[in-house]
Amino acid sequence: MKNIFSGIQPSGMITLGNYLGAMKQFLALQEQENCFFCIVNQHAITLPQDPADLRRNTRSLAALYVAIGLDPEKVVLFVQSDVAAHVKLGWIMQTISYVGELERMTQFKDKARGREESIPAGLLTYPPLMAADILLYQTDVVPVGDDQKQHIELTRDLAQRFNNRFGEVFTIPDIQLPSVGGRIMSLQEPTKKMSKSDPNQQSFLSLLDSEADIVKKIKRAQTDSDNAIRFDKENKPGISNLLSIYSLLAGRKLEEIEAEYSGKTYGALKGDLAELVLSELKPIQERYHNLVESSQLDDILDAGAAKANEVANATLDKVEQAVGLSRK
Ligand code: AQP
Repeated sequence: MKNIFSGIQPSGMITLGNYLGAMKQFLALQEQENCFFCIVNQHAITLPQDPADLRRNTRSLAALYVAIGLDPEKVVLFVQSDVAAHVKLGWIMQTISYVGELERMTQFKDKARGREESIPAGLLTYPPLMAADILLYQTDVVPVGDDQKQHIELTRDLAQRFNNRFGEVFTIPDIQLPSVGGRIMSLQEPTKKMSKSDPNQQSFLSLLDSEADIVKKIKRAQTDSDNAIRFDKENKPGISNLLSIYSLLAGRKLEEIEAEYSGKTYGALKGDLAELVLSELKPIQERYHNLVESSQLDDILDAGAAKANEVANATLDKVEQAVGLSRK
């Protein structure tokens, strides 16, 4: 059995990009592997969060993990701040990270842009904390979307660097990207990735959007003016994005969908895509609403935190021994 770890930030409403790029992979893995899925709220505060929103989004993400079909009996679901080992190891991983390599991370560059004098230091040290998240569980595989590739490569480098310096403590994790859907694009600027923290609400589909919003957002999605339904990421990024989402939700090949819609209008494709999105999200939303305010959700997170603490503390002990931080 392999150890699997992945986390999602409660930094907004979970998008269809998060779902297709990351969460759907979790579902397949829970059947065979030893899975840890985390709500990384300490990562979320690397950019300012309203405290009430952060609390609500944390609970909401926990409920969504279960609503999409993750079984708390099979996987460990927990909140990052409930397991103190994450920040403890995060600090140690910072001490072996180089400022230059952290400054090269594209996520840092993207999120720091425009902040100049007030770039939070936590944005820069996000990757060593992420490395800690992963390494605490002796993770073999990290299922994530395409945008996290660079962070996982850095995690591997840091784990290797630590092992070389202090002895073999960490498993070196592999990345697992979805074969299709690793990067779902913004509905409004289809050359940019769909993001939950995008201030333009029209740019993303949230898993909790109403039927009317889903229909409206898809209808208004940016396309082009040549009216040909064809997958061509370079020249037709908007239509290609809609086709990718269609293909993932319908479980059908792109070519099949292109053939079916040849000669049809963009409006027809958008209408059918909205139906597909709704039929995927309706049962998830129903389960979500039954769970989000329940005490059952707290029980799930309490049990998850207990299991996660056990595993994480065992690794942290080894690390502290190796580094010389333990007194005995
Ligand atoms: N557009 C996307 N397509 C495919 N996968 C995606 N992921 C995110 N956006 C897409 C994957 O979702 C997981 C959760 O990521 P995260 O919350 O840790 O942060 P992120 O990657 O920065 O995601 P967002 O939605 O863009 O959040 P914000 O706006 O807060 O930065 C990861 O596995 C990611 O690859």
